[in-house]
Amino acid sequence: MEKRVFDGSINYIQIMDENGNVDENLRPKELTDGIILQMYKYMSLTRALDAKMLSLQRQGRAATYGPSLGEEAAQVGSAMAMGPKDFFVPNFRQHGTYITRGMPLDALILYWKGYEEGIMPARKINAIPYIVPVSTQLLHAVGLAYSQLYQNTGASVITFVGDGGTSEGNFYESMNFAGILKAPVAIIIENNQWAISEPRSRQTVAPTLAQKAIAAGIPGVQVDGNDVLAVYKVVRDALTNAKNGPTLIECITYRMSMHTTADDPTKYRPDADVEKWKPRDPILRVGNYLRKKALWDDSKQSAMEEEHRQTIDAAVEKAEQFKKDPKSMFENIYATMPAMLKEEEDAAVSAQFWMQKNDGE
Ligand SMILES: Cc1ncc(C[n+]2csc(CCOP(=O)(O)OP(=O)(O)O)c2C)c(N)n1
Ligand SMILES: [Mg+2]
Repeated sequence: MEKRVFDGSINYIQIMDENGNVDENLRPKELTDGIILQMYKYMSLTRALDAKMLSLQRQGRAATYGPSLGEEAAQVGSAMAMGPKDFFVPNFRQHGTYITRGMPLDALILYWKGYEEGIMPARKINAIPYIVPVSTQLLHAVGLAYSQLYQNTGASVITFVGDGGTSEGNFYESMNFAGILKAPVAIIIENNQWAISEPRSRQTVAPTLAQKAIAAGIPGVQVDGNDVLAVYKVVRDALTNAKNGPTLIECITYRMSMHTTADDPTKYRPDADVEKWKPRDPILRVGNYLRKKALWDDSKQSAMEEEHRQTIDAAVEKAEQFKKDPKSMFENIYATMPAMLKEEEDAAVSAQFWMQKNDGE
């Protein structure tokens, strides 16, 4: 005897196409033009900060940075779908999510200058700090989601992982546990087609990453990750359904810039590849939509850009005023400091003393 015991399939959702045309049947009712305008502004602010961070890093005024250029819809759409009590657990690239949830810009800048103090306000917006080890954040997210269920808070969690991160054991383990525990979590794959220099085709021969949900027995969906409306809808649906357990969401997007400021993508990917994605830009299409509806024009665009420039400049100025006592780098390492380290601490402190004394000379 032979019979089919399982069938699986994955849906792909797009609501707004590259030209800004909207499929009104799929558009969530609460996504009014006013909210779409707000999404446009958040995505534009994220992009403006991205450009500033690159420039600061090139001038030696920021330590490092992983740009989110081209991935703004996946981040802003997800953040807009969250409820006020919900949490988010990022990897290292979710600047747009932080910004939309209300993280102060000067704090984000301070963090990328290398100061841990910059990430402290994350707590106030129900977020945890950027997580750099690939895919470890998923375990944290599932644990956090399970704790919400356990404490009956009604809050859910969204978390992000890259296409490369889906090849890690942690990815499968988190999905599996989330399914078993019915943890209220949306696991969002920000599939930007690259894991540093490794293309998406080197992660798996499976045609979608969303179908990995099938093996864990949880719902999986693929979405145009450059369509902020569609991202909003799938994340909103996942959170509405979160009391029944997790959802895996694959956002199809593209990393338009470098992996981080330490990377040079021209060494391993053809420019033609990047060109192909330019017309699919997530901000461009919302701009097209708003212009067609006469809600946007060149003068509104210039006014917004000027406002964002001023906001960002003020945030940079505030971040650059931050002073840290060099002694702090010696704290929280040893209960009893070894003599050699104590010598280094003394040297650092006296160097600072002399630097302050000679300030301006
Ligand atoms: C456990 C672990 N292995 C390797 C790295 C080095 N590393 C940092 S980012 C990255 C690629 C991640 O690619 P992806 O998951 O697609 O995310 P993206 O950078 O594209 O957003 C790697 C290998 C790391 N940070 N952690
Ligand atoms: Mg990637």
